[in-house]
Amino acid sequence: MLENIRNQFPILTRSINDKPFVYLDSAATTQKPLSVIQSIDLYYKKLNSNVHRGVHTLSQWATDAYEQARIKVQSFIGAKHAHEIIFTKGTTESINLVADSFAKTFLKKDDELILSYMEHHSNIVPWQMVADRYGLIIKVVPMNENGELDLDFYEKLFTEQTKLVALTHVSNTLGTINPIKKMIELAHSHDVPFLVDGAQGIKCCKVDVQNLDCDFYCFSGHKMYAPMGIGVLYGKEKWLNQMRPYQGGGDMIEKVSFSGTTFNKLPFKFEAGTPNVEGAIGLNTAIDFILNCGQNNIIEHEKTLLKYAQMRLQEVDGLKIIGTAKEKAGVISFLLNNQHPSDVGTLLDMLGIAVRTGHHCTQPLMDYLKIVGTIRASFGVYTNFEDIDKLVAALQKVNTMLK
Ligand code: 7TS
Repeated sequence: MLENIRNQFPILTRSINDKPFVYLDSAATTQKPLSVIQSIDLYYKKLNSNVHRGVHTLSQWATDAYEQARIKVQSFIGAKHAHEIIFTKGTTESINLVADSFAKTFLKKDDELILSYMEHHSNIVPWQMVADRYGLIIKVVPMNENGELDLDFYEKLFTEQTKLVALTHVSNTLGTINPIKKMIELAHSHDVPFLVDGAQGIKCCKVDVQNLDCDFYCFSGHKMYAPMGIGVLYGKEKWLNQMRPYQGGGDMIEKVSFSGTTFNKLPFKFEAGTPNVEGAIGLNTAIDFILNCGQNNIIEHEKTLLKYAQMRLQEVDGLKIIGTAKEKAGVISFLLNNQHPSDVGTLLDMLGIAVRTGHHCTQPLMDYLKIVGTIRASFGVYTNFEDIDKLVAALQKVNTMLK
């Protein structure tokens, strides 16, 4: 079964530095199955045309394919309406869209936002930018030593001024799966909307936005076997309808004149300009790929790999795992003796093993933990036990090389 899945990823057969390729950086981006690659190829060979514009047949077909992708995403994440799915270029753009539009529509000086110490820079900097512009205050949820958020502290952060919580579903550095359903419930009990950064969550959790009752859920296609440059903002209709547009341009308008412009209905109000049609089609195919593998199978597979890796990594002298939450996704950060993470990463690369090293775009988290960075191994549907065995053997070799 796993061999069959691996065979669908042509890149896994290549070598790196004359060694068989071991890819352990799926939290940065997943590799793409052949079906996704072929769907993009087919789009340019048979369908390429601009959408929502032409009466000609090809334009209508391209539009249909683009809108089919929206419906596929709607059903994949359990959204109530297809027009609650806005295509963006990724999580970063989805969060920037909400930060800009939500703030300019609803927020004023001294309003408060709640974030956490484990946020990716994409879920910090856009809020800092609007905080500067409108005089907002950012409050931060701390964590315990295992990398789990302090829920009592979180509860105490709410005041009359709290206007939005923006939090990651899964930490890209620690792997912690946050109890977002509970956290959303609490925010709603204070009438505060909740944005979920789902960049990692979409790949390792079954997401049902109506069940979660989140107000916004943001994710990137490229972390779930789809191409780069396509992402999603899910937003509840009631917010998206009220929010002022993010960018202006073609497609997002109803009527333009120099005496005033009116805006298009959802979702087009938030999709200015020619969209990433090939990306949406690739995302549609990637969702089919995930559904064919079985989402539960993928989740179980990553859990099994995590347990195995946690056990095997203990065999490596001087290795310390950073992030030991009870609920974890297939992401393991660690340190090796007193070695700088990038030295370890470079040596692993020479041995054909791709891991990520550094702060993982979570500098406030690194400061909080008082470390400069970590070495991070992260898994995908194609990762096997042998990949982990090779990582462990390579780390043992690195240990002897750095002695
Ligand atoms: N939020 C989280 C939790 C992420 O992990 C990432 C990317 C982003 C937001 C931004 O996503 P983008 O697709 O818009 O760039 N995380 C990583 C990572 O861990 N290594 O490289 C990118």
